[in-house]
Amino acid sequence: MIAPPSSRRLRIFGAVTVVTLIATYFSLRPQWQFEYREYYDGVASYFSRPVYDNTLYNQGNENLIQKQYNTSNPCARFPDTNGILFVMKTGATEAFDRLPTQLLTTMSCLPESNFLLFSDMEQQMGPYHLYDALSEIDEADMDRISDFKLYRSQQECAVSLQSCIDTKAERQHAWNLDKYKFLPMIEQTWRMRPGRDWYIFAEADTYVFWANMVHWLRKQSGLNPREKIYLGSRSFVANRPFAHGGSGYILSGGVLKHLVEKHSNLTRQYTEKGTEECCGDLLVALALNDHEGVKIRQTWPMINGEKPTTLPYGRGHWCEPILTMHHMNAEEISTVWQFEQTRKTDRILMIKDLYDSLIAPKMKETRENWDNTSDDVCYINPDPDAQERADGQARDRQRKEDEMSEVEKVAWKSPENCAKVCETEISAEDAGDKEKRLNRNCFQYRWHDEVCCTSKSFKLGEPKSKSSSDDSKAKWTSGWYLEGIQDWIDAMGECTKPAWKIPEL
Ligand SMILES: *[C@@H]1O[C@H](CO)[C@@H](O)[C@H](O)[C@H]1NC(C)=O
Ligand SMILES: *[C@@H]1O[C@H](CO)[C@@H](O)[C@H](O)[C@H]1NC(C)=O
Ligand SMILES: CC(=O)N[C@H]1CO[C@H](CO)[C@@H](O)[C@@H]1O
Repeated sequence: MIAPPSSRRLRIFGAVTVVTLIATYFSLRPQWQFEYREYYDGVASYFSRPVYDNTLYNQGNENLIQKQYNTSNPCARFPDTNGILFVMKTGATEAFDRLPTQLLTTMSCLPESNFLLFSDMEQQMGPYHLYDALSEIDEADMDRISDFKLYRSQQECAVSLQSCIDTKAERQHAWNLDKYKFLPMIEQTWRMRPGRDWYIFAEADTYVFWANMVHWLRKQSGLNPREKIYLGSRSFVANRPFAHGGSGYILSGGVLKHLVEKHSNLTRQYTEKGTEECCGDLLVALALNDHEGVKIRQTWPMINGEKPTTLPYGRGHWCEPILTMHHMNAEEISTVWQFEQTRKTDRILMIKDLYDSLIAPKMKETRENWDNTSDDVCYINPDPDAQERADGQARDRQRKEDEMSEVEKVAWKSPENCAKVCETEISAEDAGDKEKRLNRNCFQYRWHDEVCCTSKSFKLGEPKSKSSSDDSKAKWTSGWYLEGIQDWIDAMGECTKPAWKIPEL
């Protein structure tokens, strides 16, 4: 029997559809079986990536961060870094411990043409190349200057560096070698990526808050990258100011162009100077000063040498936006990245926001075997023996006997007495005085071996290893006057406007 044409067409259509569906099934099948990872990743990027419970979500920060961490779109809030070059300096002894986390987090959103990695050995890390900052140092200088021994021995290592190098002994050597990398790195950076507006130099334990950084440089700072500009957190060696390297420092294209193009032998000159100076970040300041007459503009506390757990929260560290942090281990970098990714808002991130989301949920009245780094004012048993035992810094920061209140006079006797210093700072009748509340000087204390020290800022600090002695005096106790902290925070109120720092000479 011959079917009418319309029904035949229907059957052909049906058959084609079935074949297409089967073909589609077979072509897509590997995706679901995870057999061809590459293929799967290619396809999956069009869909979304997993959503996890946010491990930072805690009692106390429910209103500030998402309960879940949607990893689909990590670069959604990442700024356009066009015109900015990021230069990360590391060393062969640490690169593989530190860099992978950087590359998985903040740097994963930086286009590859916008960053360079420098080390003291040429290495490859997955798809990323680590350039050898020292490759152009004169052979004769290397032979003559003993600091380069590590450089040579690194290159002679037949296996992985971790197996060749005894980290404890080599840490000092790695540090000694580090200072020679700065100027050659600056020279190579300009030659490899000339003509950018801004060059941000940092280390593998520096965290950069990119959204703030780019917003500030472009929109808020009022700085012109064609001018000669050197920004950072100011430190001093023998009265000579320089931008602390670990906190990160910024050079304008204007100053870098002139420094590198007009002075062809910087590497040579500052390799020699390196033998006499402590550190490479100081050498950068010397080069900029000697050749360009350019001095650092203080950008602290936005460019910052602390990390969330050691930052002294309080006056001057609250409504200020944060651009960088330092001494961040891999885990801490990942944590802060996760925090940036899961904030409920994308307004400018201020120091206060770090406290509210990451630190406040961890604050409690006391912690034993803990050092909160309270050391602004100290009270020590006046007995000469106890004075002798106390460390020099605590001794120097003692309050004078005749300036002490009754509570302060006995603060050294126990952790409980020490805690009273903060509790009694503001008397009941002054409790409503906003000026007094804002000027609170005692937020936390630390007690150990008849030494009580208090702090005019609040910070979390770190565990202090248990002392082996059973003597209760030997224990480190840290405590926070939570009511006082909350009272200060309330008195400060909301930070309605970020307190941008104007970088000054
Ligand atoms: C996660 O984010 C992606 C992209 O922004 C979105 O398409 C997806 O719906 C989100 N998933 C959940 C569960 O919210
Ligand atoms: C660097 O070059 C300048 C001239 O360009 C010269 O005067 C100086 O001696 C050179 N310094 C070194 C260390 O070679
Ligand atoms: C963790 C930490 O920074 N501890 C510091 C606490 O304070 C003493 C001196 O006051 C320092 O020596 C510690 O390094």
